[in-house]
Amino acid sequence: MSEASDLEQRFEDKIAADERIEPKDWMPDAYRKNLIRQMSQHAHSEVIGMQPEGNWLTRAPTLERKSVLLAKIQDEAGHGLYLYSATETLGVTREELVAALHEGRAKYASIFNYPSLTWADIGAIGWLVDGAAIVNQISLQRTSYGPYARAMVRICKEESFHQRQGYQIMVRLAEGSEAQKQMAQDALNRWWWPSLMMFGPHDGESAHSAQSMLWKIKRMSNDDGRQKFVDQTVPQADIIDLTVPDPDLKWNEARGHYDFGEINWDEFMQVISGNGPCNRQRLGQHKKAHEEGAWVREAMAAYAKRKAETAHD
Ligand code: BYC
Repeated sequence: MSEASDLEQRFEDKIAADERIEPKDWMPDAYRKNLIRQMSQHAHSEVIGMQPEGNWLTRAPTLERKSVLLAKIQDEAGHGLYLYSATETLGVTREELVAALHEGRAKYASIFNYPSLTWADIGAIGWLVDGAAIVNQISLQRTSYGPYARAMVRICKEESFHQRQGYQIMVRLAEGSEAQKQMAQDALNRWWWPSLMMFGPHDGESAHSAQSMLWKIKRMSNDDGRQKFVDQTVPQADIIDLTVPDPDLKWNEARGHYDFGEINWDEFMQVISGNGPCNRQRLGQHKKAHEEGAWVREAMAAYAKRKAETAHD
């Protein structure tokens, strides 16, 4: 057996045995590329996802709500950092990853291109967006790349708190005045379908799924994740007497799952190709913050250089 096929065989054996691939292990180029694509897009999503929530920090209704929201947004920044660091173990730099985002070569989750119009949207984001993210991310704790899997363990713990804080906001609004309940219903109406889109195209249409499932980068298909999310979220809406905005939503006894309507895929395609309601604003804001933070990066680099020099004195 040639050396190359020997390495490939060892890689395949590890995947088959559910062992983790670690940064210094040999891996096929396409595996590395696919991971860089998915992990960096995941990191970008966490960081861009801070914007719709940050929009409400100065207008949170109480000091307690404000400090909880602030902590959640800081968690998202931390998730971005774990994920960028994990991606860098694949031999790509943070600068390259950020440049790909700024030049439109790398995507981020479609959901963050929708505006957060009312305080109830902060509830809906925690309940639905973090709820959808957890369904996906729990499965990613078993992803085949070690640094990604380990980052997911901590991220999932924090996301579970995020989901609860969002649902709790919705509970309070739904049991409040008629106007508050209406605000909660309106937020559910606007965030429901974009949340279902977070899981990506149908399995048959998904460009990367088949290979990603074989390599165990993905452990759950897009449609299976979406179904799981619907099944767990509909009863939560029922408890607080809010209505999921889908006339086709119906419990299917034979399947043991909810049937639900079709996503507007034209809207999804528009949003992921840069033409959603807030795409330009989100990217513009990220570029501005990145430019304004240049002095911090320069100062850190100068400090690290100086420290290395004095260590040799
Ligand atoms: N949005 O072949 P497919 C959070 C793209 S943030 C945008 O099925 P894949 C939070 C896809 O990238 C958590 N693009 O792709 C933060 C591909 O395009 P490229 C975010 C999407 O990778 C703050 C093309 O469509 N979670 O929790 O097999 C506050 C074909 O798709 C989307 C993650 O990122 C989308 N929704 O499956 C609150 C989880 N869907 O790359 C909360 C990690 C698809 O060829 N990622 N596309 O240009 C994944 O699990 C997978 O990447 C996906 C898509 C399931 C999202």
